[in-house]
Amino acid sequence: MSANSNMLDLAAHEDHTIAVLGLGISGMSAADALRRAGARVLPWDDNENRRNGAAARGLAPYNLEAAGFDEIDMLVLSPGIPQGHPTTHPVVARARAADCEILCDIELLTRAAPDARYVGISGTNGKSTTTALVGHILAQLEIISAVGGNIGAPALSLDALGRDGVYVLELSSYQLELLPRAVFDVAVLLNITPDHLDRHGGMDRYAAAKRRIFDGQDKSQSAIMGIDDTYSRAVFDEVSARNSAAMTPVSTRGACTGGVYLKDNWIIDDRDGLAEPVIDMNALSALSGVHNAQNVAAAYTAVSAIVNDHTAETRAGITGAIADFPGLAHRQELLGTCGTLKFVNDSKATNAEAAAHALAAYDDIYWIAGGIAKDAGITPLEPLFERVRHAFLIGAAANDFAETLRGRVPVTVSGDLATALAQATEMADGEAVILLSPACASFDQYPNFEARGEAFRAAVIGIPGFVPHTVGGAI
Ligand code: UMA
Repeated sequence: MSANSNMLDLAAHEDHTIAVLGLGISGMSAADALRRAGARVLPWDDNENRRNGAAARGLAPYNLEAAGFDEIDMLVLSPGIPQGHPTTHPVVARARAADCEILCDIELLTRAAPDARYVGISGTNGKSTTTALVGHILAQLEIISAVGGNIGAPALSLDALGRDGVYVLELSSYQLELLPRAVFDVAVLLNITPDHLDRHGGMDRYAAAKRRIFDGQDKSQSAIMGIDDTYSRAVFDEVSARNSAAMTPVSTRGACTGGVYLKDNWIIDDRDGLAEPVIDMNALSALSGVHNAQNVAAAYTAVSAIVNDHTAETRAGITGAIADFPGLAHRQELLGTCGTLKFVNDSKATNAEAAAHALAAYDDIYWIAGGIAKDAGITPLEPLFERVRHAFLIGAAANDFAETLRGRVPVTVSGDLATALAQATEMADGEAVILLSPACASFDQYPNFEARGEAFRAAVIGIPGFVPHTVGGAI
């Protein structure tokens, strides 16, 4: 039984024997919730520290590599654990051999709260912003809702919302692969560009994982789909052909009939064939850039689908809430200014694709980049180099990035973030932006991108004459 009425009801799992592999954010929360519900939880993690942490919370580790899966009802798998590429985790192989059900915490949430409504949001880039924006709009409209999934709050930590409450879930390709039954009332796929290819074994399989967000939908449910890249366009064509859901295309590249699109920096709503301008992107200081127009168009469409209301009053409520959105930390987050200089924290940009959005959004950039590079490094960013006045390079990728930039952008190999910021601040002048957008993972110097962004924030705040941004938090 749940300990309080706000907790999800997982009583269906009482007395079940449930293996939980991976004791990070999602696994620990699943293990805790299932134990509270009276399940016999068998927790395991390959990392001894994680096992010890679980033991300290009263969850005695159980070596699943030696477990007899015939006696186990279900394996709850953390999304980051490989189940095919580049390898299959041995515990997953054992569970499969015994025909044991394998799923993730998102699936358990949808089973525990079948009467709630679900908005699922995926895509290579922009899904956190879109998820947070949908959650923000629903809160402003006073619709009972909760936001979680890949964005951070694990599914089984969310409150029970009751009938008609709305769960807004950011879904990674890893999580989508682990959903056997979950169906989304509103499913949003923003874009598909190369990411996590090792894990999925190639682009086609990655796109196939993303496409799963539309599985099981019927005509009463909504499929909202970006169509601006080759892979998401192909998914759109495929889902259209199976005629399974009410489809709305979203584009920032041109008018799309029956869809929602960007034209002259306005979001145009053509769902009723009226091509009405509904949102002026110039007025959204927390959501600048074309990529954010895609996020805004998708969030606008998703909310009006879940409230199932195209009236002018509801539309005004939605657009008003979008205008109030403060933005997300570490995603083109405007920290503040010092004279005419702006300081922007885009630490979440862990690959070139994400960094491209920030580089495209400003003209005169003093760019702090580096860390652990992805395969193509910053080569895909070459068309944007002309916007960079000077690059300050940090971390393991610094010398490789300096080589790529040689002859095109002046470079300083700064080594670490504090040095890079000090050097950039010393050099920058005029209406320029000092931008941390690393195009790299952070793990060589920080535990994660959040810690990197917080270190940047702390250092920026210490600059004499710095004035923090107060309205909202991002541009
Ligand atoms: N582990 C093993 N064996 C392995 C691999 C991992 O035991 O072979 C253990 C690790 O020791 C660790 C645990 O598994 O203790 C980590 O599990 P995890 O990687 O699934 O991560 P969680 O901490 O559970 O966080 C996950 C998501 N992480 C991933 O999908 C990698 C978080 O997304 C999400 O916020 C959280 O659940 C709550 O739902 C983060 C992420 O990086 C932000 N996502 C990727 C992305 O956005 O690109 C997909």
